[in-house]
Amino acid sequence: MSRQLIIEKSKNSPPYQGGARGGLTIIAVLFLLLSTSFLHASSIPGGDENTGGTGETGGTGGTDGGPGGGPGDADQPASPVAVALANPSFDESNNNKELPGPNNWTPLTLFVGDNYIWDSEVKSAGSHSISIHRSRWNYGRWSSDELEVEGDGFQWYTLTGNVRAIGNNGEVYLAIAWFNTDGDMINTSDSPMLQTTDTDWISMSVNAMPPTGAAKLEVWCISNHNAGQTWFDALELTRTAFTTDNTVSYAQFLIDYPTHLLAIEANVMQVQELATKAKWTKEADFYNSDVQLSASRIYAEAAGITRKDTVFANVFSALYDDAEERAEALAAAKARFDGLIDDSLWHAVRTSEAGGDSEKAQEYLSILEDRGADIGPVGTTGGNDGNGNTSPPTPE
Ligand SMILES: [Ca+2]
Repeated sequence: MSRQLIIEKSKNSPPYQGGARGGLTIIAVLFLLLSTSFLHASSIPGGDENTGGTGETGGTGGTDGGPGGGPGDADQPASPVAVALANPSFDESNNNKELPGPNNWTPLTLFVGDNYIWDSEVKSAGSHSISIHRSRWNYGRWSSDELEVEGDGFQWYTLTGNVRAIGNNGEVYLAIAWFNTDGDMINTSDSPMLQTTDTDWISMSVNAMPPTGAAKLEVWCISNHNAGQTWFDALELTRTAFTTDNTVSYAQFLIDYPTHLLAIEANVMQVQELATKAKWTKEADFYNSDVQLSASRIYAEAAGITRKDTVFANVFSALYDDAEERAEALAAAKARFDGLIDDSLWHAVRTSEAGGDSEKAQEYLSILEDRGADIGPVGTTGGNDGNGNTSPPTPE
């Protein structure tokens, strides 16, 4: 029995219609705004100009210029250039009569019923979106065709896209996956995870540099362990080059371009890159204590990254004249960073426990308590606790 891989939905009503064809409604989720509005104020293509909602949350909407337009650096880098991501709005067909779907995009799993949908009803731009449905016990993702990693110096890739969800209880996010010359995955650079159950189209993004040894990349639209349905549309990938005579790293970017807007992203990505590496380590074998302990050490390393308060202060002082606005935006940016540290510590606690080292777990827990973190989600079982902390998937 071979069930159709990709169902092109054009006749049936989608399960979630609310306001798709009118102006887009963007839910002003703070963490999303912080990750997107820094660099992409009002960035939803075709969206209503008034849907940004950045004002209420102290986001930086209105600061113009994108990654290349940072404040104050004498040595300004080039502006972002588009990376030729094929079929980024999923509107182009693969012209495959048996398995119709978007050209240049591949679902993770074949023959899984209606889990992967090429949707002509729910979309934010053009004629189609892609969707992942019912991945509760699985990983779920669409992958782009492979692209070459290009350029020397600091190469900041910015991936932005629109995401919509109903019944989300898993891990929904965008990622750039990096591969070495042998085609082995080195790591992924992950956007923040969607933290709402249901949402109309919202913009998500991630800014990242290729890890050492990266030769190829793929863009991934991800919905893991999710009983609900998620849509993706209108992706955009850009690259911004900065020269350096030094070895490329996030830490070095902070030294070379300390007043650029992306310096804050560099500080954030120092944590995120390690946390993502730890996540992949953890997921390689949930039931192997050595693997879990190894993951816990990487999470702890992530949590040990220092927030560069001078960088934060300098970047925001160049962005805001108004002291109150500046303080608000600064506090929000710091909270975003601190949230990542707390998350990493949480995972360090859990993976230490999973690895049988309760002493370490207690040590990380104490650090969390000292930080004044909300010690709420400990011991929650299953599903999404709001931080993408899903339990190990239960085998079917
Ligand atoms: Ca589209």
